[in-house]
Amino acid sequence: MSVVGIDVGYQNCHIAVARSGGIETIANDYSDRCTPAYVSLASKNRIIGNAAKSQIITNFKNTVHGFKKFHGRAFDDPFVQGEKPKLPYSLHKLANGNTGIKVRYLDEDKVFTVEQITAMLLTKLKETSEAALKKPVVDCVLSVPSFFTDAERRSVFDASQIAGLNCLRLINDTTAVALAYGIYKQDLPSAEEKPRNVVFVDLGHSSYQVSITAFNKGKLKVLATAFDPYLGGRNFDEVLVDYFCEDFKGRYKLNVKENPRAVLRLHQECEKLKKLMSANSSDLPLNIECFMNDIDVTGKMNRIQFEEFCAHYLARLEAPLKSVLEQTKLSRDDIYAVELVGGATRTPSVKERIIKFFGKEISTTLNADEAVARGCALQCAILSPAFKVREFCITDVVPFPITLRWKSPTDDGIGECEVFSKNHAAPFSKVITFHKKEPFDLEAFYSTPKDLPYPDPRIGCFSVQNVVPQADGDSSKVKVKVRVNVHGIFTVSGASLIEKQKGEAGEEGQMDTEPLVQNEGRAEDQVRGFRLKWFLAGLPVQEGPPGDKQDPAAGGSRSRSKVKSIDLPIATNTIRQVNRDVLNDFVDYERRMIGQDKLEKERNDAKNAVEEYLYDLRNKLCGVYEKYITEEESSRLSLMLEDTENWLYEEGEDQPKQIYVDKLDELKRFGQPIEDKHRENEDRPRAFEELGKKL
Ligand code: ATP
Ligand code: K
Ligand code: MG
Repeated sequence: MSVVGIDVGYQNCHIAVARSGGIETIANDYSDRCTPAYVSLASKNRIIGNAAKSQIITNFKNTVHGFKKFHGRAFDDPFVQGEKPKLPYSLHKLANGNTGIKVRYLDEDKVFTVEQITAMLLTKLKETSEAALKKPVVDCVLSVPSFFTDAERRSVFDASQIAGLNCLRLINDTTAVALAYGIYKQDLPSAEEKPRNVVFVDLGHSSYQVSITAFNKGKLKVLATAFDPYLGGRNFDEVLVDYFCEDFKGRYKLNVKENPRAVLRLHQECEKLKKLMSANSSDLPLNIECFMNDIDVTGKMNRIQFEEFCAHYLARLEAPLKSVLEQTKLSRDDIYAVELVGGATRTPSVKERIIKFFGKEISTTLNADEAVARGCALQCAILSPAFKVREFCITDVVPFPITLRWKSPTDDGIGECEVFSKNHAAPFSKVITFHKKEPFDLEAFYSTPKDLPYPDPRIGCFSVQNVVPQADGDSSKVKVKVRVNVHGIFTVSGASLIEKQKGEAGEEGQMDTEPLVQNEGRAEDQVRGFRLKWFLAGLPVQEGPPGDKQDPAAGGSRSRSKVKSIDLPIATNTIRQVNRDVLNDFVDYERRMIGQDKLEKERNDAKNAVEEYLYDLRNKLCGVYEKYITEEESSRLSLMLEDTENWLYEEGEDQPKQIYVDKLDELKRFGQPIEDKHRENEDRPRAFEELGKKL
């Protein structure tokens, strides 16, 4: 069983794994601990991560990046429409209204869903993990922004399935960071003591997240989260890009925005400049050779200017900080520490603003780039029965209140009930009791659309089926279990009909407009058949046997006193979610693409082997092999090598693998005898030497 945590960033992904030495982040095939979230489609394969990013300028139409925010979004979504003109690749409206990505792949026009694109990235990250751990990786924990709504979370989860991963938990970025912060702390206050409150701030490339988390020994409880989902390092890059576009229009008469390649190059240079300005306050140059129309451009900028241009973005840092204090009613003095993570917190003015707000120094005890991934891996280790890790309980919050609505014969025909309030503990289950004579629908939606960083407040419709009246014609008592699960996703996870027993007094007069909502007493969830316990409110919890899936609400035929209950099927229809049959097709297709990439890699390796052998042999012919062949032989062989080299650059440029294998064999037929002679000659004196030593 693998223990892997992945920070799936908008720009950068990091992987942490558990090895015998503990949790560590791992490097990819480019010896880089960071894998860029770039996926490039080509005529024979896919190129993912560092390699995709480094060829974006030459293959921009087919290099997909900045797609994290398209999860669970309609094509007509205002955010998607706003991004569209800025992207060098094309978006496409899918039949179900979702956002599709149009590229050329295997010399055909193809439209991929965002789940498929993220799955490609996850496939790469999975392979990187497998290479590091030297075993197959399936189980993992992935990070998502704390403000992701159900549609976005389900979309990321589906992507993990397409990539063949078993995502044990989608964990919020700031919660993963809190875990990475807390689990090793030896000096946390005991359970009876006042908790230690820590503020976590993550300013990434695309978003800004803040949480306040309370720590006691062995547990953390998120108290509140706040965010600006559209504030991050990319905004700072855009400010610079816009400035230089105007600057170049004036000084060089260039219309940069018309040229996607130039825009991409300018973006890269501006990001570099931005990072330099974090370390340096003097004037810094920006030079790009052959930028457009063969013109070299130069420009300059300094930190003071940059901060002026970014003032409206920097001003947005404060609101979420204020919000978490207000939500928790904590004062600045109640805050033990403020921890910063995310690449964009390296911007000096960002740090300054946060310091100023809290009136205290900030801690950077965590690795700004790796903390999320480390937290994910720690969560994975906690969930893995195969790995021993300190007990640590994590309670997160519901970021947006959730309401259920149903048809009701009274109350203007609509019944409604808020089942999860803002900052309610999660994961958490509740049982709601209805009195019904027929099947009914429960519509779930977010109660406060205006606070939602997503245009659609609907979550989905859950139909409770097979409901029938009691034998005497009365309404049946129907218990419905709702929960926010371990991924932060709302579900109606079970329903059961409670049969009235003979002699039992009917609950007459009880209308079905006022459902009874009961907390389960604790937040709990089940992952892979074993029951996780979330110790809440100090309630004693018994450990159920592995595989214990008994459910108090939909507990099959479990009989409590005289009550007999019958499980009811639930039909779930959640918004923007990929149909399950389609998902299975995507799983198959991803496997085929992996196969295709493997074939292409083998073909390239075979070609490279020819090239390598050729150069090696050529070098040796005028070196160590010289004394074993005649001049005539040597020049004949050289000629042959030259022919092969020419062939490699012309008709041999793009051949099936077998052709290269045959070519290598052919070369070896000539090269091998010389090499054998050489080895024999080398070995003979050495053998003598060794014999000499022995004597
Ligand atoms: P998100 O969290 O929004 O999904 P991400 O996790 O990919 O995005 P990070 O890797 O945390 O984002 O941060 C990347 C951002 O940090 C980029 O905008 C990058 O330019 C910026 N950044 C990195 N180093 C510096 C620096 N030294 N100074 C300023 N900005 C920096
Ligand atoms: K990241
Ligand atoms: Mg991030």
